[in-house]
Amino acid sequence: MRNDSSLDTPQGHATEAILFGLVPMGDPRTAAEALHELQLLTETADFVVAGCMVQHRRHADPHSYLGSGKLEELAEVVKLAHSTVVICDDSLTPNQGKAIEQAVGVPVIDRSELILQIFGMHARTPQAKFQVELAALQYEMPRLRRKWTHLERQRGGIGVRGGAGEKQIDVDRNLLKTRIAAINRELERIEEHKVREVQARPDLFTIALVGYTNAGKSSLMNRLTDAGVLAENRLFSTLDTRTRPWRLPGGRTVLLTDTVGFLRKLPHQLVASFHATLEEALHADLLLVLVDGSSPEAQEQLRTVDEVLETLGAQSLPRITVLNKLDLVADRANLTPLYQTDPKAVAVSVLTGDGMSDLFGAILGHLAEVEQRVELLLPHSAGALHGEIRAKATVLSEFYTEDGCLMTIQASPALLGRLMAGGARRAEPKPGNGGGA
Ligand SMILES: Nc1nc2c(ncn2[C@@H]2O[C@H](COP(=O)(O)OP(=O)(O)OP(=O)(O)O)[C@@H](O)[C@H]2O)c(=O)[nH]1
Ligand SMILES: [Mg+2]
Repeated sequence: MRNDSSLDTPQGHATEAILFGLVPMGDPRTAAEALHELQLLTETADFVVAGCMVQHRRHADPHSYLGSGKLEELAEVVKLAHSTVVICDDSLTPNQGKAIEQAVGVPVIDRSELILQIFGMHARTPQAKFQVELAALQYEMPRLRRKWTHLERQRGGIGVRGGAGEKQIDVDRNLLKTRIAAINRELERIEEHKVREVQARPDLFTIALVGYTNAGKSSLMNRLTDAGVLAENRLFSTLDTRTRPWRLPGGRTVLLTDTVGFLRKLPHQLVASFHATLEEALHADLLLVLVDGSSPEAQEQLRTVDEVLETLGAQSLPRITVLNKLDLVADRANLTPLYQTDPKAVAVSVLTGDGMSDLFGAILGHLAEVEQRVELLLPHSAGALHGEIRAKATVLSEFYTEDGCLMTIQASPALLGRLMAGGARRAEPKPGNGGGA
């Protein structure tokens, strides 16, 4: 990754960046509209956006990403705006990066580097920090040659073959490999510990919040629990999976897990290293897939989420689609395409609380569908289980008889198994009741 200090401007002024990217032929959006997400990423990385530029073409130029005419235009804009960096909406090959830097005369940052930089800024836990470092090293590996070719040329050498650079590339590559192996060992250790932690968790129903970055996952987590998770209008505020108990209306407790947000064109080095972070979400019993319903890109964002879930093998987990930020939706008719994608989607505003009862209803409805409803007799000798039942299952009715507490509950098969093992019994059907189906 690029050294931060090379992008600093004198007197601590924010670095002004020109953004550029490609859009399909005939795309009617302005450059600023088409590069909106890149703008958010840029601002999240603490740069100031000085301008946006797009070229209409189907494929990137293999040598310089933009065509040569457009590259000259970019150089002009950079000069006029006194920008000190240009930022590309896509990942660039080492050669494309070099060609652009030569043409515009300032450093270029590509989408992968920008995202890696943000992840680096936001990583808090040892696991997140190791994962970011691993992704950054993997990103750097194929770029070593470019770095050293460049140096050799500057020194008037004859290219890298056989030169000092060639040896230095080998030294660097070996150093990177050693560090990558060490990080992988650390990550394995952390992951083993996490698996033990998850296994040791009480068998509570677990709901994972997943979705596009900035959709409002952490805000929902904060609203429902006292997690105090950082939620802000920046991309990738959350990098760590966090799990907290949530008392559902009615008193029963489930676990709620907040996760890292998804993004279009995420650097593949990061997808791989964050697999572990997301994996915890894959053990959930239910996914709440959040999307910013007010975003013009909501449908595309949902598609991205689907793709990521599929690569994680989580496409068949039960899910409820949550269309958030309803307060920003001027006309509910705008949500129609999203309802066409998922007719059972629930619209909410985490900010105002609008629609929350619909969301609770959808979750309770799902629980009623997947859990079993049974009548149990809890003999006095197994009275200790009473508290656990109230916490982990939905109690539909209960009354005390001389034999013990007669309860109608709704619970997961796993919990029911444990209750029976602990002394609870199926209640005898009452005479004349027909026994129920
Ligand atoms: N207007 C409005 N803003 C919201 C709503 N819910 C969340 N936000 C705002 O959206 C921004 C992002 O919220 P977060 O909760 O951090 O989003 P996230 O999905 O956790 O994002 P990452 O952790 O970056 O993936 C914050 O500025 C929130 O205040 C809502 O219902 N309405
Ligand atoms: Mg978050």
